Amino acid sequence: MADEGASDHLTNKQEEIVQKCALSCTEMDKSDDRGYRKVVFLIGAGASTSAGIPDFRSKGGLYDRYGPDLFHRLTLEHFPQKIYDFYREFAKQDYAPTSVHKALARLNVVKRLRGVVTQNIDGLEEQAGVDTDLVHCVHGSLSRFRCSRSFCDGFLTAKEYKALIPSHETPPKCFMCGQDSLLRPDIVLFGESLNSATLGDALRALVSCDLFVCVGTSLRVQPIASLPIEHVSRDAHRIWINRDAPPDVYQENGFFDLCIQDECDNAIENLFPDLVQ
Ligand code: CNA
Repeated sequence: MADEGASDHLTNKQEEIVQKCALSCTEMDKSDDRGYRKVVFLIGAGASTSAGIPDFRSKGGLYDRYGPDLFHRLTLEHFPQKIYDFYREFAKQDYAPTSVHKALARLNVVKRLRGVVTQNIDGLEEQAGVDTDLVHCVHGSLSRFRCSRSFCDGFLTAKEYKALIPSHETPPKCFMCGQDSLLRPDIVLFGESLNSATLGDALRALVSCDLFVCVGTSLRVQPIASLPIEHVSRDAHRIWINRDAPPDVYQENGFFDLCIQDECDNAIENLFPDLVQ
């Protein structure tokens, strides 16, 4: 592992990675193509902070504002209003995709994107234009609401839900099952299980990539935090982008070939100059 900054400090392998990223900005040429062909990103809240959406752990982030229990299953059970108040705040803004999301959309267009495993719930990957079937929202999404009873299929899109907000002082009830149950954001709260089909799609992407880019996540939330070390293909090149260094276990293991400690947008714009315009 090494920190990027001055290109003259890069190892040969790191030089090769930087060059291959630059060569991955154009449409895949089947005959003589030296770029990456199966790029997978794992992204976290840091990929969206420049859009104005706070992350969890940075100063002024959601933990500072709401406390670490906001996204816990027991909060929904006992203090649901807190989660709906958070959503109401979130939904008031129009957030625009960042350079990270734009690069993903371009990698998709040039047919080099194998998948995006996103812990984010803001929907900015699809808003930027990434194909839905390539985006694996392992923690769910705020773009959808569902009945809190597992046997009920009741759901609303965020657009439909937004139309209901003004008329709801209290959290809305499901209109389908008639059981007085809550319509809740379709996100995975702490203490809940991940959707196994979505996780399966994410793992299939990770095992088959030739470039793995981990952007703007503290890699502290399990089980996602262990996915790279357990599932990313051994042959893949691996890049870390974050203001902070990777967690100890990733440093000890020398997992990342290139660690770029920088703002996410800046790092992506430097690595993939022609993707972000
Ligand atoms: P986190 O634990 O808050 O980590 C964010 C990481 O990104 C930290 O290491 C920061 O230092 C770093 N970071 C923040 N901004 C930047 C930046 N501009 N440039 C470089 N680095 C930056 O969040 P994780 O994503 O690791 O944790 C997973 C949680 C956060 C998931 O369950 C998400 O649902 C949840 N979350 C999502 C959003 C969103 O959807 N935008 C917002 C807040 C929290």
